[in-house]
This record gives sequence, structure tokens and C-alpha cells, in this order.
Amino acid sequence: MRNTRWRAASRAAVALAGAGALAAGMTLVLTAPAAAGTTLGASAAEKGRYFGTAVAGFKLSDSTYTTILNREFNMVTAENEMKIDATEPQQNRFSYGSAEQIVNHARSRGMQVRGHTLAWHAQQPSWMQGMSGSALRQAILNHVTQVATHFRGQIYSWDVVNEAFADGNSGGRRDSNLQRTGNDWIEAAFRAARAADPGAKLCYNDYNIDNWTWAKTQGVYNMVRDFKSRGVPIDCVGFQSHFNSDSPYVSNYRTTLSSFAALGVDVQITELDIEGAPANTYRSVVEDCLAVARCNGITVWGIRDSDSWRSYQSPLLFNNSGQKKPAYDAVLAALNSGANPTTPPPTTPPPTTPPPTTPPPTTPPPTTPPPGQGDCSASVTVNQWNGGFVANVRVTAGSSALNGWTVTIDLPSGATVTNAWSAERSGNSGTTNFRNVSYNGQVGAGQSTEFGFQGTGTAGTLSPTCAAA
Ligand code: 9MR
Repeated sequence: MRNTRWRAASRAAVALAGAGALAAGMTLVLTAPAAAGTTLGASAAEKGRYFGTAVAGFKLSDSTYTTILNREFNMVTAENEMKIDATEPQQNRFSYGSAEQIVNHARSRGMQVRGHTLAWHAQQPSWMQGMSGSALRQAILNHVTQVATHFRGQIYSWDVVNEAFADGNSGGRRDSNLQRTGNDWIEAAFRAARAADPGAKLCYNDYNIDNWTWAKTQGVYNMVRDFKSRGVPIDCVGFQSHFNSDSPYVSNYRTTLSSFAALGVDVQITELDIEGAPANTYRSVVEDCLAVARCNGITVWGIRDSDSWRSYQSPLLFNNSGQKKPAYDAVLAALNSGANPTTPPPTTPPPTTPPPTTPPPTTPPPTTPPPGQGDCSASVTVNQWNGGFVANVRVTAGSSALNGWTVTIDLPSGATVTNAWSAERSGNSGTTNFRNVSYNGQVGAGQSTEFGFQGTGTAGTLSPTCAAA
């Protein structure tokens, strides 16, 4: 009974509850009509939504915890087990055991999984904290590719990039080692994630972006609009929605959700908790999600108050003993109110922004270097795995300084470049050219600079050639 699959839950509730509860010798209490959901997950599903929770792997042996988890929720987020320090504790040595425990627990019971998170300035393993420049760029894209590939087909949506914007009034990016690799690090991460798991929705996730008037909200909104206009593969925005007196729920939250949705992305409430768990505020959040067609669902950040990262605020739906709080009843009632869609959940109108177009290559057609006369050289190291690779290329000037360079690489058939950094690329298969960008065209005599690219397929042995501009 505890493992009742949510899809079947509501309509089968009477029959299942009767058989299961009687078999278990329990008192049979049926108060909700069969048509209405009796759990958060079943009720959300009737509205074409999900209702999820963060799960800590070590609590899966706590039967009070798993009883509520299995009964109420149909979406799961690993609270810490999919973060960078957990999945790649040493460089290129991946560790998936505790993440898989959660994924398997969820999927074997018909729950879906949100992946959290592929790229973040926090909870980096120590080897990554000390990295910078193209080595870090290569490392984070390799991480995104490897982890998303490992879980390919099992993840409903990935928080590809987490918390990359600054708090306060700047509306700009947060400083971090990742940000210092270049402003394009976020879009590079999204492209890598798309290549690795084309079936997962790819989300940008952040906190303090709930209030439509805040600069941080507008900063993220502008990034998403830019990404949609340039065809960067983003599908959703995650609103963490940790509400408290410093960052309270405000009534323009619905405007925030609908404004982002109008850009042509889904919206998801990914880490909801509310200081003191006021029932009215929880109800408002649910109503706001239900009012926005592209709001896919809500995840609370823990089950019982004692499971919360802010347990002193008692911000969740169940008390420390696992009893339902008034906020729970308000959420369930809000999920059950109004008409249920008889057709699949409505899709939002097409984005108002122009359809994404691939920007034309900004590089002129590359000139073929005269054989044997280049005054630069290039060498490459390739990190290959089953189905993909990352290449790091070193460009070294000869006996005179360079004012610009082009590196040409013949890729074997089946190998396709998905993104490059610190170079402008033309072509993505066969003979592919990489030209310097503004900040790395000038290389002193005998000095070196680096760029990199990532691809699918097998790179084999690459023999780059270099030509001075
Ligand atoms: O709930 C998580 C807590 O157990 C960790 O110690 C903490 C470490 O960074 O991360 C908490 O989860 C955070 C989430 O990953 C991102 N948004 C904020 C969450 C609360 O801090």
C-alpha cells in the first residue's frame, strides 16, 4: 500500500485502500471522494502537475520518512547526493552510489526525479575549487557531460546551473571560479547537458528570483530571454522559493511565474519552504502554480520540519513526528479545488520572442595555411569516453609573436563538435576551424594559449595544424 503508484492513486484509492488497509488489519477511513486526490502527488497529477520533495539518502532507512515519501510524493530531488562533490569527488573518478539509491527508490515506485545540480559555485570538490581558466571550463563541461550521460533517460529535469546570479541590486552574475572562465559558461553547460541527455528538461535554478520587482529576478529573466532568442537549449526555470522574513512570499509571484513562462520556458517551484509554514501562504503558492499553465509542479525542500535545512523555522508540511500540519491541508485543498483538466495540461502559446536561429558564423572563411610555413603550432589532449569527448588545444607561437591564429582539425566521421570555448568555431564535423577570440589572439614569441571544445562520437587521434592570422 505504501508503494501505491501515484498515477493510479486517485481513482483506485477506494479499492486499494480497502483491500490494503483491511489486509493490514488497519482501520479503514475514507473521507475524500474517489474523484479527488487524497495525497499531494495524486491531487497534483489530476491537475497535470507533480508534487515532489527533497530526499536525503541516509533517511531511506527511516520508516516514518519513507512511509510519507512513498504515500505523498511523485517527484524526488536528491538533497545533496547529485551535487558535484558527491558525484566527482576526485577528478574524473565518478561516484554515483548514493544518487542511484535515491533514483532507484523513486523510479521503482513510479516517482520521477529532478536532477540537482550539474554546475554550481558551491559544494565543489576540493580539486575543482582550486581550478581556473580553460582547465576549469574543461572540467565542468566534462562533469556536466559525464553525469547527465550517466543518468540519461532517468531524469525529468536537470538543474543544469544553480545560483549563478548575485544577490542585491546589480542584477548581474555572481562572482565565482566558474564565472571567471567567461560569461558564456552557463550556455556552454546547457549545450553540454542537451548533448548528453536530450530527453531531460534543462533548467536554470536560483533563489531570490520570486519577487518580480527584484533586480536578481530581472537579471535571470534577461538571461533566459537572451538564451531563447539565440537558441541556447534551456527548457525551464527553477524557483527555489525559500520564503522567510528576509525574502517573503509576495503577491507578484504569479506575475513572475507567468512572465518567465511567456518567454517559452516551463517554470518549476523547486525547493519550497516557508518560515512558520503559514497555511495561507502555502495555499497561495499552489494557486499561483495552478494558474500558470507552464508551471509543471512543486517540490518542497524536505518532508518533516526536522528534515529541513532550516528546521528551527518549522517551514514544512509535516511536523517532527510526521503528522500533517495545517499547511498540508491547505495545499491538498488547493490542489483539489477547481476543475480538473480533462485533456492533457494546456500548453502555453508559442514564445513571443523570435524563434531561435543559429547565429551565422562570425568568422570569415578560413584561409588554408601554406604548408610548412605556419609560425605557430598546436597540440591537443583528448579526454574520450563512450560516446563523447572533450579536447583541450594548446596554441604556441613560433619565433615571432602572433596577432591572431586559426587552428584546423580534421575530425573523423561520426565525431561532431557540440560547443567550443575560448575560440570561435566554424563547422562542427569533418574539417573544423577554430579562430582566436578577442582576448587570446595575441601570443608572444614562444608563448602559448589554450582553447577547448566538446563533442559527441569518437575523436580518435587528432592532428591540429595552426596558421597565423
Ligand atoms: O539542504 C541542503 C543542505 O543539506 C546542504 O548542507 C546545503 C549545502 O549547500 O545545501 C542544501 O540545499 C540547498 C540546495 O542545494 C540549493 N539551494 C539552497 C538549498 C538550501 O541551502
